[in-house]
Amino acid sequence: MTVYQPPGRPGSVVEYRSRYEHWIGGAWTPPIRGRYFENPTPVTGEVFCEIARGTAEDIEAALDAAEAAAPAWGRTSPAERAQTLLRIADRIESHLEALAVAESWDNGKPVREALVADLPLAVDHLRYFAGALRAQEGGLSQLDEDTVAYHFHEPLGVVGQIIPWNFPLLMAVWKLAPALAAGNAVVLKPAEQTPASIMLLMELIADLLPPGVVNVVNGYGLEAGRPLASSPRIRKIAFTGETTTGRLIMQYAGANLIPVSLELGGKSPNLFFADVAAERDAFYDKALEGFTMFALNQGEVCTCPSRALIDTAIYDTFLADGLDRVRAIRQGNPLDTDTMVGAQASREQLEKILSYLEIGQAEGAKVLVGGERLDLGGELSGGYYVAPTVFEGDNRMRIFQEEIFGPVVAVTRFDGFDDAVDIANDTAYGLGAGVWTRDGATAYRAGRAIQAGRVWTNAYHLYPAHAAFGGYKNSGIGRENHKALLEHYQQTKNLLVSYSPQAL
Ligand code: TXE
Repeated sequence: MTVYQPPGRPGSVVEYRSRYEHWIGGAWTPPIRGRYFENPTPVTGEVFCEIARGTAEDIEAALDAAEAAAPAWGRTSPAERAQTLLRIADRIESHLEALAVAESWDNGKPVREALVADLPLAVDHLRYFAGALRAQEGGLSQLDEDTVAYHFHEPLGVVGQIIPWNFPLLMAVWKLAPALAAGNAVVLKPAEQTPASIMLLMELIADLLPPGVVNVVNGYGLEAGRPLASSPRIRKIAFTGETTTGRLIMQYAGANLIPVSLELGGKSPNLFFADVAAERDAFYDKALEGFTMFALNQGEVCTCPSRALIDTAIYDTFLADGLDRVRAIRQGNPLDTDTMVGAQASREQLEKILSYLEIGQAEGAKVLVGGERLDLGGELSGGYYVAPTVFEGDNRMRIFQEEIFGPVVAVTRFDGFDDAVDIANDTAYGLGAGVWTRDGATAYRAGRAIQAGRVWTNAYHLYPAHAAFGGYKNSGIGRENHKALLEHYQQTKNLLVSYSPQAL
């Protein structure tokens, strides 16, 4: 067990500056209107730095820098860009501990998650896209004996990216890696709740990228995000966040006829079929672990398995064993490597979750475990902690239909395969799902029948770079991860060439 010191305290592995400006053209750049906002840590609630409060003017400055950098960056060879991505990956890897503590302090997540998941996944993502770029090929079609169509991949130019606060560094890298690999320059807006760790990352990799290839403008959604997404100077906007915000982003982009990729909310079902409990073995144990996954990252995951659907035949026993697992979750100081669940990312998110705890009870759901805010005492008293909570109810309730984005699962039962799939699909969302069964045919049929972009089978919350990730229905448009994403950041140039000496 290690308990890291908070950033800036004696013995800490990381130090934050007390104020961050924007990162534009490879340099710290003060906000044109001179305003800053305070950034608190969810761990204790204390403000630890000030952040530039960007506006349309700052977005324009960042777009100037990106436009200046884009042509030369777009002309670099795939080998050179891949090499740059690999260097960034190495740099992150060699500062893993510092970045993990920084992330935990800014976001409230347990440092052990940042150490074993967020940052290694970010590193792997960069390496994956470096490899995908090297392996990418164009196309050639022979139209007749003398006529050939060549297809080249060209970068789009300057792209905008707006990211959320649940995985600040990983979301930044998920978006940056394919965009940079494809040869684009980027203007990125972090979430106002978690802007700080990304600024550390920019500082850390400053010497590895030509100035202006990545620019970060901080600020609020309407003040900085909207002018970015509305700008006619970007060739694509990629967004992760709430579904209602996603609709706005699409409207902004529609005015300029640019493509969007949207990774939005979810209300993911996690299905436990009766054969899961056929034996009390390692598989059963794994399924119980799958049940507790709703609390991972404090439930602040777009694919949070926030609805557990359990076969009536095993409902009582499986749920009882599941509740024991939930009671055993260690919640505490996010900087303690033993901690499994930390603090919610912001005060607003804390309040939103607490309001759903009330809504659930008001609509007749039963709290089986948790159901309250936690005071962890001492310095942590001001932090944003919510106990992992299990509600029992039915799928018509708001807690089964609306994204809470907290460590809260709503549990119900099903009778047979069709009922399970019907309940699973009775949602406006379609991002993730889990299917737990020992029977291959049931797994396959359920996986195909559930309307979600990602269905885990006998697993949950795995995010390898080589698997396409994205939503059906109100959960979004487009996919992230997977080499196919490179093409989402490219446009196709077709050269249609006649080698014939004959007249047309
Ligand atoms: O999201 P927003 P919020 C869900 C989750 C959460 C809820 C609210 O349920 O409780 O959304 O979170 C920027 N133009 N998810 O309010 O507003 C904003 O500054 C341009 C699910 O934080 O969508 C931030 O950078 N940009 C989710 C980003 O959008 C705008 C992850 C996300 O903020 C903007 C996060 C605007 N008009 C929240 N308004 C997931 N699926 O992963 C806001 N932004």
